Amino acid sequence: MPQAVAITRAVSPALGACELTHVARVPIDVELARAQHRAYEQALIDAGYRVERLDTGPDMPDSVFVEDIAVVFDELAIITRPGAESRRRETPAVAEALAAYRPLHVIQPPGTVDGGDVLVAGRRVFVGRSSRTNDPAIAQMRQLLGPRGYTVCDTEVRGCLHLKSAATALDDDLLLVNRDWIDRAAFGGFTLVDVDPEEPAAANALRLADRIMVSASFPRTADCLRRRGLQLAIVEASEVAKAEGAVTCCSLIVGHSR
Ligand code: CIR
Repeated sequence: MPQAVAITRAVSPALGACELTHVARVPIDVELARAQHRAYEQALIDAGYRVERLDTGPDMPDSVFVEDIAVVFDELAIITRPGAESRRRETPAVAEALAAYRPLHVIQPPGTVDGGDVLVAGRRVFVGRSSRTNDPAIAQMRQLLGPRGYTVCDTEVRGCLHLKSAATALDDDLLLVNRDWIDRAAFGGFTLVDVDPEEPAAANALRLADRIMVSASFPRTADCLRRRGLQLAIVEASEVAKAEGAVTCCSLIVGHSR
């Protein structure tokens, strides 16, 4: 089997000018962000992935959050139309990279969707309706994915930027969630693992082939996952958190079913 790939994108020198919705702007240490990003990439390599890092520039402050630009399935990749206009120039390079691995389908106006709003658990796809993601995009995704055997459910996002700020898959039927930010009724049939009450932002964990990557900022939630027998990769992510990002946002995993 070919090695799984993780597509990442360099930290822009303009990261400090990122989009912000729910968090207050504070200074970001770009050099520290780069060091943390290198360690993140090393954690992906340690987990067996080949890292393919795309270039960036000063005109793309948020480009490190490559997850928002595409959603990768076994059969195809969807190139998003990001909800923030400033992020639309991030799409060409990501599309070019993904074209080597998957047939591409591109979300068309008036649809807008950020990959951070798309939670995939086996054949179930949840799309969060948010300040970035709208109904026309959800309809396009349903049209693309329905015939390929996926069920697309839309759900509300509240209190946070993206659906995956509130819920991520630990397994095909196990979700890590902040219940205050999800519509619980949408996730019937899943076992829900709650973040620690003192760590509301901890629900963003990255599911890799044999381990779960979590931010070092959430030790209590990490302990809870360990107690469930999950193998963890812990990474520092303080600087991307200041840009309203987390661990799933910084890669596109190509090559195994999530
Ligand atoms: C933005 O607002 O678009 C970026 N500052 C943060 C994006 C984080 N991406 C993600 O959660 N998938």
